[in-house]
Amino acid sequence: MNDRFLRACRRQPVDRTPLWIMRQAGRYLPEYRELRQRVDFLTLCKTPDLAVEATLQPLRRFPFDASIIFSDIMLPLEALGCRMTFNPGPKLAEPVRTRAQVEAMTLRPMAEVVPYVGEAVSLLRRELDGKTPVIGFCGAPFTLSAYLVQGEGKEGFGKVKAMLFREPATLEHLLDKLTMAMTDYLRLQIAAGAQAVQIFDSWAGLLAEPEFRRFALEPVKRIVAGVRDLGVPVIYFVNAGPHLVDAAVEAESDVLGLCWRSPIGATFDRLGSRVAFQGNLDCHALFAEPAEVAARTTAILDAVGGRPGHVMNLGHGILPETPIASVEAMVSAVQSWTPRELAAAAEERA
Ligand code: 1CP
Repeated sequence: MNDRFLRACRRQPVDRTPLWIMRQAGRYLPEYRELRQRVDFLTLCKTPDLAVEATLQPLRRFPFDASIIFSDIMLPLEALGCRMTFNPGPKLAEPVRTRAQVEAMTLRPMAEVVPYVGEAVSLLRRELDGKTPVIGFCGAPFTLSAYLVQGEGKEGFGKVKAMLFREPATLEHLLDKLTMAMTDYLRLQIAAGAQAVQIFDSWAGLLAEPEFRRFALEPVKRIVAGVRDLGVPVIYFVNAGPHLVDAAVEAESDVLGLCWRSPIGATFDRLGSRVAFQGNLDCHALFAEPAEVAARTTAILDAVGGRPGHVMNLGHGILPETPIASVEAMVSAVQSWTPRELAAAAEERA
């Protein structure tokens, strides 16, 4: 089995830095757009054969070192009675704004609500047959609450921040329910065969450190502790969070996913003995010419310098308009990088 991704998550030595890309299945791939013309997004997520097909599409083009099950962070919220549509982002039928709404949410077991996710994970494991490990995922409670309270994706998410300061106990009550739901959800995916899991805190960066600790980090700590006995690596991705990285280590995840704003070399210097890091090429860098993409990829690998515990990735999800040639340039830069080359290049410069 190709296990360099799992080895890097555990900070073990690897033959080369593993690479996968957040949102690697999706709209930048012509074959995904073709699939989406035939089926709507929810049907795609809820039909195991089709979800596996979408998951495998990027792997047929690129030699990525991990695959991530095709789904969405919002789907398991059906377990709490939330109804939504996608266009393309999630839109809630009824935003959650009051204490009474939070109290009315009762939690159903994930195995009943999203059995198709477990089925897709098992099917994917069989299809891959060890070619790459399978990553399961969930949204972090704070990020999920941002969508639930706002009702849709919106820069700023003013409504959840207002609730945080006006009615902190209501938000904490919602976060508690989401924490239990997501622990159950990750356990379901791991039981079905997921070999690592990622918790996406895409909106944690809206918070200053004290609020991050109370409303984002605390729930994630509980989820990490709640799946620890299952023995798979946990990745905690904190978007827009250079000011939160030092606190985020306390989640006790195996890997911290860095957004593109963090200087990865300096972050390794400071915290590399405590956690592995994933990232963090700016997703907009993929709009440069291929040679520039390769140079920027190499710069990140140089900054890490081959230290164990690095999973190469973007600093946020790949964008729909991204050219395929840029992904190819990133992949070959990762494949051809060696510390020895670095030394030779330095010698040449001298
Ligand atoms: O029209 C379409 O085809 C739907 C577009 C789409 C896709 C391809 C959505 C709606 N979700 C997804 C798949 C998805 N979402 C995956 C699996 C693909 C892969 O990684 O290979 C994953 C891991 C997610 C996770 C997700 N959904 C996040 C966390 C990651 C991140 O980028 O921060 C978030 C914030 C969402 C919400 C969401 N779902 C869809 C969209 C367009 C959005 C963003 C909405 C917004 O702007 O706030």
